[in-house]
Amino acid sequence: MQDLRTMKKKYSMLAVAIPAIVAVILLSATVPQSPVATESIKSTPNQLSTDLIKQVDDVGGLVPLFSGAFAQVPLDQLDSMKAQGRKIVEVNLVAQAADLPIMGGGKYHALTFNGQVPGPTIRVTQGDIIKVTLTVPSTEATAHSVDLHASQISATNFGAVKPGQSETFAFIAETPGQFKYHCEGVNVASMDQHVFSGMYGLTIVDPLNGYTPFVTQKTDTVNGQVVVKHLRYEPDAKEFVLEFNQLYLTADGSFDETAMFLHNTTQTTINGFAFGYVPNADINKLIKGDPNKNIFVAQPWNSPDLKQYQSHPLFVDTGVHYRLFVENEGQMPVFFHIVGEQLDRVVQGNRIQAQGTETWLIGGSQGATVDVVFDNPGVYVAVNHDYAAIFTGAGAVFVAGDPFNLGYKPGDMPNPSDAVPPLGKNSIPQKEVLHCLCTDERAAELAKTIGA
Ligand SMILES: [Cu+2]
Repeated sequence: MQDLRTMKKKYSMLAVAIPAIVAVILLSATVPQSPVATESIKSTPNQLSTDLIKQVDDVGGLVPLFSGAFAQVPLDQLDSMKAQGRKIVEVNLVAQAADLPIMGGGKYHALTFNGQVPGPTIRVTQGDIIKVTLTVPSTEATAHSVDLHASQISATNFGAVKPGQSETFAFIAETPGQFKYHCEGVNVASMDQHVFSGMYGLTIVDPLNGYTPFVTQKTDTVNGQVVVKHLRYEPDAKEFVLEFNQLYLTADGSFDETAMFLHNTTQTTINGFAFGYVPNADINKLIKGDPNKNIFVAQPWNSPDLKQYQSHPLFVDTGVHYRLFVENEGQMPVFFHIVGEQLDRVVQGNRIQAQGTETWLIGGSQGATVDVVFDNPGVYVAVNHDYAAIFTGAGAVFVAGDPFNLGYKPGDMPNPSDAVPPLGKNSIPQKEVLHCLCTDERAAELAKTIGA
């Protein structure tokens, strides 16, 4: 068995060797069998043998060389790495087809991890080992797979797992930030169908030393002069996850690949729902005294008999640090904007990208961690500021403070459980109410975890 030092040495050798091979391939693409390029690699100490270079030439690509790429943890070394101080986080994903509701009534043929869309949010700390097991029950009609963007390991791990089988791999979460995970279909075939049918989720990797405080600017007047005032917020925050995606559906609720190729979105979703975080009949009654008097223009998931599917706004306190993990799980750009608010800070990979910005562009399979403080009581709507997306479902209502004078104290109102991530390094716990685009069986399991 290799010890960690040997592994590190091996991986650092590969890190040097792989760019060299890329160079050889690039050169040989223009100058076939270039003796100069081959010779220069051969003469470099600690690098690959000419046999291996010939092998690469023969297959015409890099695929066989990535099998031991950086940060992958061989399963037989998990125990020794744990003994050396690594935390191992086990993630069990089960592929499951299910019919789930869509806005406007009816159902669509969803493909899920663990009976829910999106799949469960994985949360670890930078440096933890994530050990993933994907199980595909024998009752499933197709093979599935899982690709975690939090990893930097060989894509061969993301190959198809057939019905009746399960696969496990492990890697070190080296980079802090937030990362999509998704099914890659059957060795990439039908990957689009599987992702747009629901097989995606988020991994949050908290920075090893925690999140950083942030400072916003206000103005004040002192002795008749306008001056800048700095407000500092601690790293501890209340948190939400907002995963944007699209549905492309035929009239009978099947995946419509033609619509996908044309980017002809049927509905735009946040955490699986179009307009899932808007007021509902109960809130109408509280505010208007009448469950049927809508306080928001579209309330498609209105009544209590919808159980886990009933919509629920995001209740927030004023003057409190909120951390939003916004992820674009789809293929349309997300212009993340909060109507009435500014994004106080945007962070990616634990590095600050912007402060005091109105909108942040998040491309497909990209995320942004957004820090925001709601200064005044009121109603604020988080949107994809693409008009086609807004009107097809990309709106989530934040209710800050008690703007309707209902008499509740900040923090009294529960928040939808699927928008609240598992607690991490600097999380402030929140009260939760069950909400998910998930099967009844999954809803029963999730209800236990939030004590509902
Ligand atoms: Cu799949």
